[in-house]
Amino acid sequence: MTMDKQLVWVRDPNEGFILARLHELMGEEADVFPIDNKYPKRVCSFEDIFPAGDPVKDVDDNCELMFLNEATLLNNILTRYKKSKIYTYVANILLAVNPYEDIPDMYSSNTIKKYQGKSLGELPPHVFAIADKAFRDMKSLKMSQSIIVSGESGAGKTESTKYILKYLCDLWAKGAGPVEQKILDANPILEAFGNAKTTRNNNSSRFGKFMEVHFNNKYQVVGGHISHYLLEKSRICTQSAEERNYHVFYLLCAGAPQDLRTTLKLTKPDEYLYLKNGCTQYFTSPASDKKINANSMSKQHQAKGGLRDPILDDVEDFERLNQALSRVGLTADEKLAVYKVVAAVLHLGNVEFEEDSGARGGCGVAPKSEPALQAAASLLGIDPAALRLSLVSRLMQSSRGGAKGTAIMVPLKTYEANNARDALAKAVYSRLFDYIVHRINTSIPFQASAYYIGVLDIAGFEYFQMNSFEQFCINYCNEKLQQFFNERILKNEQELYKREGLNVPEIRFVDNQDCIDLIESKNHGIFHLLDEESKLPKPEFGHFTHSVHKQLGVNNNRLQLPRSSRLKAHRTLRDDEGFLLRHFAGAVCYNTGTNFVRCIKPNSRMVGRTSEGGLVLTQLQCSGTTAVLELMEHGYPSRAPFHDLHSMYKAYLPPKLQALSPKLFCEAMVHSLGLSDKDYKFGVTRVFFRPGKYSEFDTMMKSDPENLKSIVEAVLSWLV
Ligand code: AD9
Ligand code: MG
Repeated sequence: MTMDKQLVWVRDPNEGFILARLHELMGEEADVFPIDNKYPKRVCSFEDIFPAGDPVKDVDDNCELMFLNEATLLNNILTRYKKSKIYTYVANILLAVNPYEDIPDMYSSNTIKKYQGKSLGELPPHVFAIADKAFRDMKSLKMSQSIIVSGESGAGKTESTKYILKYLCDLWAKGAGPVEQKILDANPILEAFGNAKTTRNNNSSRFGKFMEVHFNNKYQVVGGHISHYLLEKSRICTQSAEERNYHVFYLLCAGAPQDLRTTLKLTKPDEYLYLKNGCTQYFTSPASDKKINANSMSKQHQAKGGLRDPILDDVEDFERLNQALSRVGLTADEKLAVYKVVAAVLHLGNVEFEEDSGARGGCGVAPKSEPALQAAASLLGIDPAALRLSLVSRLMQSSRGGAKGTAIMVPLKTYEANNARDALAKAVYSRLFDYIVHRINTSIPFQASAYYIGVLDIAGFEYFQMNSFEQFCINYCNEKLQQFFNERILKNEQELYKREGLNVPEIRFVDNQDCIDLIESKNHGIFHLLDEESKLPKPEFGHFTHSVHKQLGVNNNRLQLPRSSRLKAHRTLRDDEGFLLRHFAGAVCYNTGTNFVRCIKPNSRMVGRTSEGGLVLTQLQCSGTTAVLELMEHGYPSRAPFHDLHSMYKAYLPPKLQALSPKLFCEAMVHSLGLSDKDYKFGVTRVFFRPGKYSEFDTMMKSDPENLKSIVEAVLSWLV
């Protein structure tokens, strides 16, 4: 059948969707002609074709699109991104596309002022609007609030978190006092010790954090607290190709003044094994004492394959770190002690071992590594002989007849000593990180707090070529977070609609409880099996994964054996050394205590003004944003209890109206305001609004007294 050339979106593996005209319907498929003739005409399944609406017009809230589907969602986001409008809503969820460049005035003090006290939707979407909503909700509901910032690596979570904190500290504090300054100072410090350059983000956070801003009962900032999670430890000893270790190592080797480097016995970054595994040639400019700068780095990397690095300047960053450490209260001696530990980790990494030719059968420190061992010991303030002994041997209690016997030193083989050295380096560095966070926390003055707003910035689901225990923990953490959404948000939302008699069609969502049970179940979960394995005299990867498959793998659709072709690519793996866990990537919704910011990475090249549609679409699907859109097609994201509305506005109304029951009062109000029947629904205890309609209502109610008077008259006449 030939069509009247309707405009549609058709799925495309690279672009996500492309615009086309329907040409002919053929059973379950259609013949389509792309608008841009660089794409060939094609035959598509109906499942991959969506009505286009007006493809040029963009809207602030994706729920206002004429056709709600993943193609129009993607188009709206990308159309706006091209105009530097990086934010949109899906109901109350903020989508933020990383612009990879500064947008003028986007986060200025003026902009902060503009968003103060405005309902979501009154002004263009913005991360400040979410921060303000959290603040206003805390005030009106008298309840602490959280803002969950999610998205893949490089999507802009940490930057968004910083803007939220800046907003809360700038606007609601009485001037930038000591508390706010300390909260803001925490970032350069945390980033120096906990961020690193990866292939996905030059400044990737390798730990999760929850930052709380505390308020008193007058809603002034009175304190702050940082909790941190899962610092990636493997990075301390090895990095993937073209990645770096934690920034602080380079800040010290390359950015610190010469006298400090001498005290720390530090030379060039590329002389340390712990820095050499990733970006192998660390550029050093012979012409200047300012050894490393961003440009020289970037030229070096461009020469190696285009890894641009415009934001890293180790000299400037060292200065910033040094000053921030002083501002959070570290004395010169304390700072030196911190730097010594960082340097000691580097020296420790240079301690290599050789087989001991003697009868002991163990190993010893290689003679060429003696200076490194001495440097590490002196910087850590310990006896070099004690350090040597602890690296090349382990203490064992001999037991005879069940009783504890004497302690004996068992010599270690070279590979065991290597492991012992790396384990020590990781333990020392991660304890240092704990100490740094602790010092920041103690430096923030803290008075009695009534409520707080917490901002969560954790790594999203991770999937690399080689996935270790650290990825397992991060993904487990994300499963728990997803379960929290499912339980507390999507489930609750639909239960509320039912309770209030709203008759909204049910949206099915994937329950991930089975995946969580598989991981954490007490008697046979993966953690339990790992625990058991570690108690064996000789724990082995192969044995562990074998027990996972044997005990959990039968008929479990969450667990799979890796494909053998993939295993063969990694010669260190045997066939049973691994398992695949199908993680959840499903629907996410919201509720009036938790606020969501979903960050989106526009392209994999980490540059501005460039978008890869396919990449953006995958992120929208995996975060469940498209499923939320489906819920919002029928749902009512904003709601207000009759009682709250009544008490909020009754002061403006004549005594006659004040005596009405809260429900009748609200009915009179929405009718008199001329809102369409489709825009709201009355439940048993509250009125619900369609996306974007509450702000219209709220704006009208807050409008000037003249308008208010006419609204009151309209209410009265409606009642009559
Ligand atoms: V990771 O999971 O920690 O690897 P994030 O945190 O999601 O990642 P990040 O906030 O570090 O990403 O953003 C990456 C880079 O994008 C930043 O270093 C900035 O250069 C850039 N960015 C992000 N958001 C903005 C923004 N709102 N304006 C300008 C931005 N640049
Ligand atoms: Mg980050």
